[in-house]
Amino acid sequence: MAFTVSHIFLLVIFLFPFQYCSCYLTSLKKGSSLSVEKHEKDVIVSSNGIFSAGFYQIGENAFSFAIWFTEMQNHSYDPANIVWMANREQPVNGKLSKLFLLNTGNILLIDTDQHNIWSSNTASDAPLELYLKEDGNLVLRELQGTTILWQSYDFPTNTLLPNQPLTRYTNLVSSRSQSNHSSGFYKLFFDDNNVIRLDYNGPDVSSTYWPPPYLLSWQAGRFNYNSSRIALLDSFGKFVSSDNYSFSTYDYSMVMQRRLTMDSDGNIRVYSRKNLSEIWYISYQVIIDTCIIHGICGENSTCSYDSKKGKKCSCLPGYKVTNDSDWSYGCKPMFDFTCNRSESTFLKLQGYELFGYDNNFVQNSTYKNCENLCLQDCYCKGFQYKFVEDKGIFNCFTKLQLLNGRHSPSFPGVTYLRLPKGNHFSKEETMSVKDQFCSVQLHKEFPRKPISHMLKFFQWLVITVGGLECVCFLLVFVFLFANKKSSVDKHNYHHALGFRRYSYSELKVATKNFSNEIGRGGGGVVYRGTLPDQRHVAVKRLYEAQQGEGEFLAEVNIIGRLNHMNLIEMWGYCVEGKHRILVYEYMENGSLAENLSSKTNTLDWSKRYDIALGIARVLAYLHEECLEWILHCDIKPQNILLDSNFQPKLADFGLSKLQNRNNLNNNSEFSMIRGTRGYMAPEWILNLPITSKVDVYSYGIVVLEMITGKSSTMMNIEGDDGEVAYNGRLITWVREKKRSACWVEEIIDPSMVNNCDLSKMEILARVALDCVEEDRDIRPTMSQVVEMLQSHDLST
Ligand SMILES: *[C@@H]1O[C@H](CO)[C@@H](O)[C@H](O)[C@H]1NC(C)=O
Ligand SMILES: *[C@@H]1O[C@H](CO)[C@@H](O)[C@H](O)[C@H]1NC(C)=O
Ligand SMILES: *[C@@H]1O[C@H](CO)[C@@H](O)[C@H](O)[C@H]1NC(C)=O
Ligand SMILES: *[C@@H]1O[C@H](CO)[C@@H](O)[C@H](O)[C@H]1NC(C)=O
Ligand SMILES: *[C@@H]1O[C@H](CO)[C@@H](O)[C@H](O)[C@H]1NC(C)=O
Ligand SMILES: *[C@@H]1O[C@H](CO)[C@@H](O)[C@H](O)[C@H]1NC(C)=O
Ligand SMILES: *[C@@H]1O[C@H](CO)[C@@H](O)[C@H](O)[C@H]1NC(C)=O
Ligand SMILES: *[C@@H]1O[C@H](CO)[C@@H](O)[C@H](O)[C@H]1NC(C)=O
Ligand SMILES: CC(=O)N[C@H]1CO[C@H](CO)[C@@H](O)[C@@H]1O
Repeated sequence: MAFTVSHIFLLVIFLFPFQYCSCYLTSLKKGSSLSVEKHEKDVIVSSNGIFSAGFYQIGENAFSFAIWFTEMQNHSYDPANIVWMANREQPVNGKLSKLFLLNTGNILLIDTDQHNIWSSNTASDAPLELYLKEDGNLVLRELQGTTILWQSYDFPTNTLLPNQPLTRYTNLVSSRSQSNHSSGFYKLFFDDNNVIRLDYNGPDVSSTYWPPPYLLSWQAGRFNYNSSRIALLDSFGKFVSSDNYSFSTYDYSMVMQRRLTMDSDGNIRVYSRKNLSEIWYISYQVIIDTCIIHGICGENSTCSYDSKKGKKCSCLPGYKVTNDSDWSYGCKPMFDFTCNRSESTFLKLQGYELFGYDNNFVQNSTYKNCENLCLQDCYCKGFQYKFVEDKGIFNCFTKLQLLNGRHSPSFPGVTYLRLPKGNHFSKEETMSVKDQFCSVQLHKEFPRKPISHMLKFFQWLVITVGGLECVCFLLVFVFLFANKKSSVDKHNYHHALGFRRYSYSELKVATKNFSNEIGRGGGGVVYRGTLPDQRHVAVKRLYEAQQGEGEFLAEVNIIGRLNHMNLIEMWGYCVEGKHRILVYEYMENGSLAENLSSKTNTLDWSKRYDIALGIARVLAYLHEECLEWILHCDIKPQNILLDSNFQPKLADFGLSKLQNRNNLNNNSEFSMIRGTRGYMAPEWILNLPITSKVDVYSYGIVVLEMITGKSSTMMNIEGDDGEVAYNGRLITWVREKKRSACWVEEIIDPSMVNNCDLSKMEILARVALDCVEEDRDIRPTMSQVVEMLQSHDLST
């Protein structure tokens, strides 16, 4: 395979091969010691050479007794290789510090001043040795017999190695940061209910954030009756916990070097690599929507997604950041808090949610009551006033502290922030946005399809940079997704429970031998069907298998994890032989295209406005909130389905492409033009880089069609512009009309004329025209569209 050959070649260029030095120790016997001055040689190495134990330099003149994945000769310091530490809180001096295996059988770590920093608290008269096993477990064992007095596996720090169990007696505690190995804020452990969970234990507050605190353990798919409390990552990459939580890494089934780490940003990740000379890559990440991690942005701030940088922390209006280089300190107020109610005012923040720390909760509250409730309380910092859709009422939560803030244009929640009157803090002025994680992933990440991307990268490196050391490349090619519904109230864990693999024969029965065809396109034919549990489904049978099973499964897994109320839900899939089938929820009201062309006039102006808003929300989610950058590339009325309440659901990822977010200028992935005539942005034809703005353009066309009731593709047929495959006729027509005063009345769908909120239609039309600008840089982003539509939507 070309990969291996070129790879070895490149490795030779860039990396010094690992050289096993026979001068290392194989074990430490009673009465002997390791000394910090000789830390380069006084190293115990496992017999397979993979692990080393000894003094590891973690700072200037600061050493810890540690176990690490053996590094190359001439290593640069890489904290990612450390798997265990005896003295993480208290590093020892680089002079005179020693580790002894005493004749009493105790292991003792002594600092320069003879101070005892750490000990194993063991005792034995028998001959002993301290020995590093091939799996990275450092054991103190009797030379004769099998008795083990002490082992590092029983005292993990922030890392579990394959087959090292996490038990009721052990836990993983994150490091304070990537360079500071002291205990940090995050802990993985079994709680008293036998559930494995993650806690944030910050300087002032602590809370559980995984499994989601608003779910009962069974709702989160966990058992609490199995009291064995044991969890383990096996050699093949499968993690299983006794509470029935489990996952498999993306490289599952291969035996390779792996480590599961409680990272300092509160996430659990599994890192893998083939061997010592390769680079670690993330092969699994437990928390997909990283903004749910508590304390991540500190107090008085919010976490949101940034399309380019991933996670982003921002201070709430009126607050400023305490320490730019460490957001866990949060933001502090720039005003004096007043208890005097007549001096307080509230700033409305749409799309903000602050989780927890409510001192009052009132169901079915009026806005005035909620505001009063907050004003009565000197310590109330603001409140959340939230509409509960299924009950048609508003709930009121007053906040003692402003913690766990999240912001997303697609959130239904509204938070009112208490500020002193006469303040000049407006949302726009003070949302001074800082990127927290520009330097985030010091850990090396790796493309999911390492072959072509790695090679491309290396070739580029060789050509342009020559001898650059490939120490740090951040190909942010994350293969995990936001899987959380935007509304916290809807505990819809359908995906976790219902998403499954179907057999071909099951689907054959469900669709009556694929007899009831309801649609075509996007790479397959769609049939209607009914599952044995009576659920109606749309079954999409893809044309000839172009993908291998692995690739198909990877993509299905990704699509199956996407979760947004305006996205069609995928319930399962089938892959058998050459069959590739996707199973979706069935939408009663058909597609937007059918509804627009139907004579019965099913869509009034308010439904159309809601549909436009819903589609904007889901596109904002796909473009900006999913960790992987997703373009739909085929937005058209045929792909927008309507549920029984005429809520839109975006369908058909047939042409979507999961893209490398950082690779905006490389549209080689898009060598073929994708999309549908009439909805395609000019970039496709002009051969410009393809960005999320292509979806914005198509969205604009769809909205124009909704407003006018005219089809852009029909107009296209009337006058074809030859080479230009996209058509500006509908746009031109609307733009021309816009010159006159009553333009909105002139353009709207005649069926709406008698009953229409013209001001809303005008907003919609203006937004749509912005979206179809030829210059993609002028077009708004989808989240800007959401904000524009939302700010005029009086119903929220
Ligand atoms: C590490 O793995 C790569 C790819 O499988 C292989 O080419 C290389 O020889 C290996 N290196 C060592 C030191 O085993
Ligand atoms: C590491 O973090 C701990 C705990 O926050 C702190 O006390 C210590 O000073 C930090 N060490 C360094 C070198 O920054
Ligand atoms: C409890 O969990 C352990 C480890 O996963 C498993 O071996 C055992 O069968 C489980 N017991 C029950 C009653 O489910
Ligand atoms: C444990 O969870 C898996 C899904 O992750 C499920 O298939 C399995 O049935 C569950 N085990 C039990 C005993 O319910
Ligand atoms: C901010 O945090 C960093 C890292 O913890 C620390 O080194 C620095 O001194 C802090 N700065 C201030 C102003 O507190
Ligand atoms: C957050 O703001 C409140 C006032 O709203 C203040 O009392 C608190 O100290 C702030 N927290 C931090 C970490 O600065
Ligand atoms: C509250 O503020 C108002 C107006 O600023 C003032 O007239 C009133 O005396 C204040 N009340 C208290 C209790 O300080
Ligand atoms: C909410 O409160 C209003 C007036 O207080 C009442 O009329 C209405 O029935 C309540 N709704 C619910 C669902 O309790
Ligand atoms: C032990 C070892 O190989 N040291 C080398 C590390 O790299 C520098 C230059 O980059 C050499 O000078 C050292 O000899």
